[in-house]
Formats: sequence, C-alpha cells, structure tokens
Amino acid sequence: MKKVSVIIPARNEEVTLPMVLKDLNETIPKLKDVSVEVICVDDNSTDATASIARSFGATVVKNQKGPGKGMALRSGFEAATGDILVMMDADYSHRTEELPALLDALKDDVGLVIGSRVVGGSEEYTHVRALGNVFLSAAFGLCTGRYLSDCLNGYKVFRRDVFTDFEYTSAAFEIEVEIVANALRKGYRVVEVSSHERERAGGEMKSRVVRHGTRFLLRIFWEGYKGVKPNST
Ligand SMILES: Nc1nc2c(ncn2[C@@H]2O[C@H](COP(=O)(O)OP(=O)(O)O)[C@@H](O)[C@H]2O)c(=O)[nH]1
Ligand SMILES: [Mg+2]
Repeated sequence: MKKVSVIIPARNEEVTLPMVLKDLNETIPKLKDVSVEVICVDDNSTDATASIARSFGATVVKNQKGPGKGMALRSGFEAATGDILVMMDADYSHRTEELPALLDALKDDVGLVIGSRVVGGSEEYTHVRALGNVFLSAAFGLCTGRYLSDCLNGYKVFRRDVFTDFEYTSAAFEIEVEIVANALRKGYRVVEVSSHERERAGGEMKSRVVRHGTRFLLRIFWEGYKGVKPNST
C-alpha cells in the first residue's frame, strides 16, 4: 500500500487551519488503497497553530531552516515518509475534496500533478495577481519549453524523488517553480487538473505581489538557464 504525506506549511494560521484539518480528516477515509500522514510545518507561529495541528492528529514539524514558505516546505518534505507528497496551504484556499482527483492523476509516467486555477477558477485573484500569474506561467513556458496554465499554484501532488533526488535552494514561494523544473528533469510527465481556489478564509496573506513576483521570475530564469531536460543537472 502506498503512503501519502500531506504537508501543510502554516505560519500564524490558527483561524483557518482547523477548517483545513477538519476537511482533510473527512477526505482521508475516502482515499482508496493508501495510508496517509499529515504534517503541519510551523514556523515560530505566535498563535495556536501548532497546538491546533496536534489536536487534529497532525504531526507538527518545526521549520528550523529559516523564514519562508520554501524553507517550511523543505522541512516538511524532509520529515515526510510517504511515497507521494501532497502540498496544500493552511488558509483554506485549497479544497481537500479535490485530493482524490489529484492523486488519481499521478499514474504511469506522471510525476507531478498541479491543481490549475486557470481551469478551476480562483476567488483569491485580484486583476494584478491574475495577470501576474498568466505572465509568470508564460515565462515558465518560454524558459523551459513546458507550457502549463498554473505552475505556481501551491496545491501539488508529486512523487517523493522529485524532492529527494535534488538539492533544493528556494527559501520562499518560488519553490513552486523549483518543484516543477525538477519533475521535468526526472523525465516525469507533469499534468494539471482543475482546482478551484477559495478566498483565504481568515488570517493574513503572506505573499506580496512585487517581492514574490520578482522572486518567481528570477527563479524561472534560473531554472530555464540550468535546463530542465532529464539529467541536465
Ligand atoms: N511555515 C511557514 N508557512 C508559511 C510561510 N509563508 C507562507 N506560509 C504558508 O504558505 C501558505 C500560503 O501562504 P499565503 O499567505 O496564503 O499566500 P498565497 O500563496 O499568496 O495564497 C499558507 O499556508 C501560509 O501559512 C513561512 O514563512 N513559514
Ligand atoms: Mg493563500
């Protein structure tokens, strides 16, 4: 039986984390032929994030690497023991009921499944964020030759070796780009399935359009420069 690790990075998410974990605990029994562990990566939260995670039965991992979603995810991936890694946000924007479809799509030579908000829609998008996402996804396609509608979405499912076979360096949100590039380098097929993003249900958004948009773009250039053909690094 395959094991699935669900990794949720969470910094000061006491308002929304209970909703995510409640839904997840309802979805997990419906998943067929897999065992599941849930890992919440806390990051010096000053609120009840860690204790809430424990109260729902999740394992709490402390991110010791430094600030940022990328650092948090890398800490969580290192602690994960599953064959399949799932990453989703703690702000209730990703729907656990979509998880079966994302997991189903990870078959044959598919190594990474991305939930696409371009197909499923987003309540979180402002015009600026929507435009930025289109621009950055196009830039990823131009730099790597693999055109995806929503490579930046934080709802992803991938095979363990997409993480373990590489030395990750992303500190913040740009880890989204690094994961996709490494899946391509493994020679895996990358597919997208429809995903509908809800608006953050409470708490405070951590991403900033200009700062993180710039980091995304630099990372896209860097990954394109390194090349994404199998065995190119
Ligand atoms: N542990 C940890 N989680 C973070 C950090 N920065 C962002 N996150 C988490 O990453 C997820 C996405 O962040 P969010 O503010 O919703 O940005 P969005 O991607 O623009 O929607 C949330 O679950 C955040 O709590 C961080 O520095 N540490
Ligand atoms: Mg969010």
